[in-house]
Amino acid sequence: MLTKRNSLLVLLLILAGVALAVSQQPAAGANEIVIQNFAFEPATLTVKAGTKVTWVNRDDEPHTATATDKRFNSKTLENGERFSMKFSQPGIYKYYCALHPKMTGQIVVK
Ligand SMILES: [Cu+2]
Repeated sequence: MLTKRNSLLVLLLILAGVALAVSQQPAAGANEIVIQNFAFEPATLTVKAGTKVTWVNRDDEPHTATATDKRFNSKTLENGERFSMKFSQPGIYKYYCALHPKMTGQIVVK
């Protein structure tokens, strides 16, 4: 039989478990750009030359990662789909979503 005090303890343990589960939600990984709520996050990602960058679409809407100068272009990414690109040369790579051109971002390669 659970005493009142023990049930409170059980409740606290459950809440702690929930809090832990929430805090362990996958954050954007290193060198990963999450597309969410019609935005690239982070909008500016700085990496070293030779780094592979991955975009992942977390929106229900499809999006693309399309270089302004066309140096790269993902296909249309549906929810959960990924696109990766290795940046070998230093520079600033601006890109946008071809389906929603107001969505912009940039990769700064050092
Ligand atoms: Cu889009």
